[in-house]
Amino acid sequence: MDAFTPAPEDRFTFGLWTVGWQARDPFGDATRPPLDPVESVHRLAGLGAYGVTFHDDDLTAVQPDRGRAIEDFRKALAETGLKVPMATTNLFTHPVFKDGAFTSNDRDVRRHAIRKVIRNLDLAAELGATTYVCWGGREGAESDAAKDVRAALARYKEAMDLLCGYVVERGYDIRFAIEPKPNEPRGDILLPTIGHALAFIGELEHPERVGLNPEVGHEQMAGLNMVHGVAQALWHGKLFHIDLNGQHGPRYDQDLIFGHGDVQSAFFLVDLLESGGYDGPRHFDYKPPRTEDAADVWESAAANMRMYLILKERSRAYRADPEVQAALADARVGELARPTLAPGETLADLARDDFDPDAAAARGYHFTRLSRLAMEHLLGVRG
Ligand code: GLT
Ligand code: MN
Ligand code: MN
Repeated sequence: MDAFTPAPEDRFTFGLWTVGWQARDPFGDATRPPLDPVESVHRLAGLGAYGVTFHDDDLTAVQPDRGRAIEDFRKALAETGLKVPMATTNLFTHPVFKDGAFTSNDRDVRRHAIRKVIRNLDLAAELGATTYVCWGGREGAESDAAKDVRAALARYKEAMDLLCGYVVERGYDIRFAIEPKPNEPRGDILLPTIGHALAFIGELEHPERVGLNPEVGHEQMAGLNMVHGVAQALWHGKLFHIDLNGQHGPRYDQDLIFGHGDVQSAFFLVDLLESGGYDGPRHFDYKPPRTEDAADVWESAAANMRMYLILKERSRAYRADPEVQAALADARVGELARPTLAPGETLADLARDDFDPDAAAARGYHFTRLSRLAMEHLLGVRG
């Protein structure tokens, strides 16, 4: 036990599919045996996690009888006190979804996909989940000839409207969180970034019931800045959930342990989450590396939570440092929160200004010192 030992109050959660990943990849077979969800629940609780999340199909990993699998899962939750804040649907593994689920060109597949979500929504509500993630991993195409994107978006909207309508009719306390991803497993996936998804949500029948579940690696795969994306989602009131993991820049989806990719971005992400008004679970969607054995899996799960707590402590030290506070003031970071026009001022007042652009252009913003101090806190060489 040290300062970085997690506890349920930290609200760390894991997908059953993360620790349970058998490490099958496009080039090689599984390196680990199937993991019983009951064991995952007990192990995660023992490590100090708050909750567990699942796809409908994750529950039957070792117990093929769905009814019994659900009973076993419920019992493990009751024994450990672990919560289920989020659930989701597997609309990507079965070959029936090879051209997508809500946006498959085959109408029967689209109908099947909606039925599959509805079935698991009932279970999610029973288990107390308040967020339902929709990752449209197969909603996309390899050829621009194959998909009418405007029609696909209309069908995506139709599915989301139906699902929202169902939740409202049943009185479930559930909101949906769309998870963007640019590509993989499809050549191109619809709603590829936080920005695309935000614009889509504005077209829905129940926009207030739909938000985002951004994932670190998915934004970084597209070369985008996760911290900026999450800040924008927060600004729109749409950060309903978050998938934390690690990624080394634009390449395949690595799902590394949180902070084990771009650690600088992870530092600023934790800094933002801790100060930006996000109060949902800190959900890890990573894959224990394929090299690791069954025991190493738990070491890797613990490493995610430990990293978050270390970065949280580093962010606290950064914010508390008087030199940082002075550097923030010098850089006029806080001044951006001040409205550009004073109360009561009009554009006519702006016209009367005696501003000297050359003098303003000559002034530096002093960002280097601030950035250096942030790096030094992150590297642990300051306070
Ligand atoms: C899948 C994907 C993740 C999604 C999950 C939700 S499953 O492993 O890679 O990013 O969050 O369906
Ligand atoms: Mn991923
Ligand atoms: Mn994810």
